[in-house]
Amino acid sequence: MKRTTAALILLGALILALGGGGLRAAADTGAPPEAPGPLHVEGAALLNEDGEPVQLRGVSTHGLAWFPEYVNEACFRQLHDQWGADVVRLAMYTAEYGGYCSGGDQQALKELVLAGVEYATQAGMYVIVDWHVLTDLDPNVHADEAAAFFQEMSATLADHDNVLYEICNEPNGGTSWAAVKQYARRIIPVIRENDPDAIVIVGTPNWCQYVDQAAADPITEYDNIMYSLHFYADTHRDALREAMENAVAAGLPIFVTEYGTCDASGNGAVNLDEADKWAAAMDRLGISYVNWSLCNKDESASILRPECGKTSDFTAEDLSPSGLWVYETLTGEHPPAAPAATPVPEAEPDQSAALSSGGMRVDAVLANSWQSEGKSFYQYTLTLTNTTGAPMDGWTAELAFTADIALQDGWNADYTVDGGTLRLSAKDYNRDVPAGGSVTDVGFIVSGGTLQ
Ligand code: IDC
Repeated sequence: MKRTTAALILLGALILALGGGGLRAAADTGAPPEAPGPLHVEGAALLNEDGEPVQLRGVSTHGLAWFPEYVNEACFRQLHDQWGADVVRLAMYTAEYGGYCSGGDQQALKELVLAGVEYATQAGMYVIVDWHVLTDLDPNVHADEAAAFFQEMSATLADHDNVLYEICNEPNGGTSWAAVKQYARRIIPVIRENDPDAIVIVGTPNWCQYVDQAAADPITEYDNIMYSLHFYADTHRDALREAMENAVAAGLPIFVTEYGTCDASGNGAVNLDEADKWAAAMDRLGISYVNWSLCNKDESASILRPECGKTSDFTAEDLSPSGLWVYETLTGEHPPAAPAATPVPEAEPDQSAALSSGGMRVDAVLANSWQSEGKSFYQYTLTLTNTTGAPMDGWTAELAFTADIALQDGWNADYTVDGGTLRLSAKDYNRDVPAGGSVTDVGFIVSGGTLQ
């Protein structure tokens, strides 16, 4: 039984990988986005109408009261069409400053949630309505307001197959699983009365980490219930990943409605190696995941750099290190740079070069070039091929430029610059290259010179 589920999830992952997701394909052809159909839960798996496994990946807003401006049509369309996001989460704090139960403008917040649902729907995305419990610790504290809120939302949105209800973000402060269940048993029937089938996601104790407690004692009275697990990659590592694996093995349907690439404060070091391990584990298990957060607040978790004032049409320059990782993880590609203000005459965008470096053949393509603030920028994409006839467990390459360069950005390798020379070395995850094998998706942006 367990094996069948795992096989289905794997098959689903393959279909998603090969098809790129039906929703995305529709957007590419200019056709209106396909409406995301109803979902349901079977065992640990999230399935579509045809009974196929579905993995949703996307981003969360920051607190709606603080960053309402990212809830707009162009932004959500870009997230879907260009970033490949299948889901957006609308995070509405309950107890923080301006929160729904702490003096916030309830009418304005509800309107923003409904607007967000409409933008997501128009863009062809699923959308999570998140009752963002945090400093209120125990969701029972504001259960009356929650019941009224979800009553109204589920009545208004009953005909939207793409809405998922997250009834409590992160119970904490010692709130027990029994207390969360008591709250869930109060809220779920309110939603069920209007929408008998919608997916409802229930938070787990200790900031959504005690999934083992939910696995040991799940909610059995209702269908289509999922449980949230949250991680912050620099804080939560092997132990929480293991808890996730064990809970899934025990049959618990998990949805990672929030994760950060940094530490649990939302700030501190961005740990992309750990984030990669999390993504690999969630992809393997078919678990859906949503990044915190879509805003330009000056903290590591933010997708946008603090100086980015845009609310849509984001380009590579607008993204923080975490935002770049999110984009690259969702699409498998580096984000496009801003369109060149002035064409750079000496380098055509399709210039390519085949170089050799320490047993690696390096095929370099100038993917883009542009000028900004009087400087010329060049974005290269590389494919490195092992020509030694033997497997490599680590590699380096050295590239010479026409002039001294400055490195703006680089991905899927470690980079050092020495005058007009750029040295690359392997990342842990792409150091093993079989004889004749290639490493792809390596790239960088430099200013100052082009490849010789
Ligand atoms: C953080 C925000 C930060 C804000 C704070 C409010 O990143 O800007 O000031 O909340 O208290 C969570 C929470 C999420 C947190 C995030 C980072 O769900 O609300 O956002 N985090 O601390 N759980 C673990 C980490």
